[in-house]
Amino acid sequence: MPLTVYEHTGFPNPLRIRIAAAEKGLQDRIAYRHIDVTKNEHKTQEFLALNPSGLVPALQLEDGAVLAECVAITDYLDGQSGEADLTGRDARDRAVISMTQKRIEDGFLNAVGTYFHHATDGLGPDVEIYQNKEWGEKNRERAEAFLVYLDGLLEDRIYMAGDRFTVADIIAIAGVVFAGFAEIAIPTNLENLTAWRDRVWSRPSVTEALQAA
Ligand SMILES: N[C@@H](CCC(=O)N[C@@H](CS)C(=O)NCC(=O)O)C(=O)O
Repeated sequence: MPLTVYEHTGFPNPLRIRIAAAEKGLQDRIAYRHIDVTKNEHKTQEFLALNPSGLVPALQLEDGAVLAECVAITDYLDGQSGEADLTGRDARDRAVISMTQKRIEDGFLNAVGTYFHHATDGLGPDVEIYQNKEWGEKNRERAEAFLVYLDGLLEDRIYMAGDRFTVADIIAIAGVVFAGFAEIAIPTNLENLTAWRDRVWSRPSVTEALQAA
């Protein structure tokens, strides 16, 4: 049995797994199964038995055990080959990467998600059963302010957590893709962030993951 990733192909969080898997050269070990979130396939009894959170992605290991949450899944994948470059080579490195990833998750990816699900049509009425437009709009403001913060962060470094590509970049990529989908653009005056986007978008792992979408 290969590693199996349950995903809605092209959605921001599953994208994180595809990028990490490609960075680690693990694509040949992984089978992908599409779970159509727009049709609520992530809320079926069958899928909830795999991931009770009812969210994609989920990773089923060779022995049948299931991992959910991108942070945990990317951690696992990073341990499967070579050095743990994506998540951290030692305690200090891991701490810096994990701090940066967490900040980007809260301040950007989740803020964009909250805007999308609350202040736009989101995934449609069957999925968006509760919406709070004002809270959604507030989160658009938070996401836009965070872009300015990220531009400042990149003043003295070329990647989000320092001098190499890590999960902090991967989550920021997912955030930028989601933001694009929700029609939140990176302002052109944010030159550091624009240069970072051009840099990471040219990586084969990112190209491959985006092409699968
Ligand atoms: N914290 C979770 C977030 C996963 C998540 O929100 N996935 C989205 C797709 S990008 C989803 O399943 N949405 C369906 C829903 O909210 O009902 C992770 O890191 O895996």
